[in-house]
Amino acid sequence: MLPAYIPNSMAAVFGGGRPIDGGRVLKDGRRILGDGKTFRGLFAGIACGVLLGLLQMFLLNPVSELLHISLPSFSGSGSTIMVILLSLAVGSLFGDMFKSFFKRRLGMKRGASLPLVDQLDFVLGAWVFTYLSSPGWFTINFTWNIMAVVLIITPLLHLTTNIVGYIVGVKKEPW
Ligand code: CTP
Ligand code: K
Ligand code: MG
Repeated sequence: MLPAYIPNSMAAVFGGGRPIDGGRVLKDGRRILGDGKTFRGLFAGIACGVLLGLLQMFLLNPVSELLHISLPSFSGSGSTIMVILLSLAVGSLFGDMFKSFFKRRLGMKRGASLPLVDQLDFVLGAWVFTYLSSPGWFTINFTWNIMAVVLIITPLLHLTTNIVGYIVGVKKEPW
């Protein structure tokens, strides 16, 4: 899940500048996505998610040898890994944008809180993209038990990191 988590926090760190919707509004008079979804946040977030995933792949063997534990091994080509990592990272931020689109349609301003949806949008986005691009890998790694654990842990983890983000000043709201 880390390549799906990291894009969100790094979008907040590196985001800013030109909004993805170019400032455009729809017929309802509201922004398509809003100023909280920027190109810089999107691309920096995806890059960080993929880089972290690659780092995890490189550390898999050394860490399992060091700790004398067996971590799940991965038998796939480099391009398979890239497709999986891109799906996790891109899916994460597309889930987040999808959520913003609906928040705007509901008349919610940028940053307005939508409990649980704000905390799980990127998880669902990452899962949908990864399931569609790599169904075999997805079903082996994301069993129902693991998905249940992720759905419970993520909102708690998300709130904790957002409070940190708020304190250090990269987030405007602590949610
Ligand atoms: N961000 C960005 N580009 C993205 C996603 C996030 O620049 N694609 C940055 C923005 O500065 C945003 C911050 O990360 O304010 C926090 O993200 P998020 O909480 O998802 O955005 P909100 O400002 O709350 O906007 P919304 O109401 O649309 O969710
Ligand atoms: K978010
Ligand atoms: Mg928000």
